[in-house]
Amino acid sequence: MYQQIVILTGAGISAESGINTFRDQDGLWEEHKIEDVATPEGYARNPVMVEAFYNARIAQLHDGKVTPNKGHHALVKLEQEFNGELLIVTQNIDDLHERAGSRRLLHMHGELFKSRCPQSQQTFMLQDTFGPEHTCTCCIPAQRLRPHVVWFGEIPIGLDRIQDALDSCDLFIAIGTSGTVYPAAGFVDTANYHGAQTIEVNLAEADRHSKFQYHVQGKASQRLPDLVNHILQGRKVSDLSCAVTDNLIGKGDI
Ligand code: BV8
Repeated sequence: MYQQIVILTGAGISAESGINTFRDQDGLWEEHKIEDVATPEGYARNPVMVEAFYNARIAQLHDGKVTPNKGHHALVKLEQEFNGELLIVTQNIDDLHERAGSRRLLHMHGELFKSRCPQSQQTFMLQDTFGPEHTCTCCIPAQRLRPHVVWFGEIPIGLDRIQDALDSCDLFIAIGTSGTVYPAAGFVDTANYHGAQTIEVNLAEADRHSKFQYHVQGKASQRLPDLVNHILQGRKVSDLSCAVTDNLIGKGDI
């Protein structure tokens, strides 16, 4: 039985809820240049365009059709029934994990429904959308509130807490992430270094040079319920026939 589990989620776990990923077809980065909408420089150059980018994502999340999927709910079941320690680190800024019921959750790239004062760094629950009329209540003169989101070049949130959890976990699971963005993409190295078992759940086949010991291919909503039950039965992912070796890539038959 595992004692400490760290889970990293990316845009892929929200994809089946109807939220575009970043780098898949019709992804968010296809329509926008990263440097224009997800960097402090881009925001300084054109805050109106960046606010429109985030306001569009807020509107999508307010759409009643976007709800947590079976992948989110499987992680809630694991959190509620697993006897050891568990931490979900999400790169996502949506609130689908919370709406599904996850509590031991850390948004390392910020949260869409929070704004931040650029001067005091105080965060506020977003009342509406972003715009020049939405200013802070902590400064004089009031400052234009920015998205409480970690842009490229900014330091992610909670890195010390994440590092501590990775140093002592015995299972690291990455779900629906392309492993493109650091430091999140390097978490698997830390987990491997400390002797944890490492497994990734992804729609795509395992990369030949994957750093994960195990790979389950498929949709998170379809694969996670079985993986969670496997773990809750006290079994190890090494029991699964999905080892990633130099010449064999498992198909993740759980
Ligand atoms: C930092 C918030 C310093 C905004 C985001 C050169 C080399 C290496 C690194 C760098 C470099 N130059 C610069 C860097 C650092 C840089 C970086 O990594 N750049 C990359 C592009 C090379 N990183 C930073 O700047 C970070 N800060 O380094 O600060 C520092 C650090 C530590 C200590 C001191 C100083 C800050 C990065 C944060 C940027 N902000 N988001 C917003 O959301 O609008 S990143 C953005 O990408 C999102 O957070 C997103 O979550 C994240 C990662 O993307 P994914 O989640 O993986 O999504 P993606 O579309 O890529 O992939 C989806 C996956 O799901 C695919 O694999 C697909 O197959 C799979 N999938 C699809 N459907 C399903 C599925 N899987 C399962 N089921 C499905 N149904």
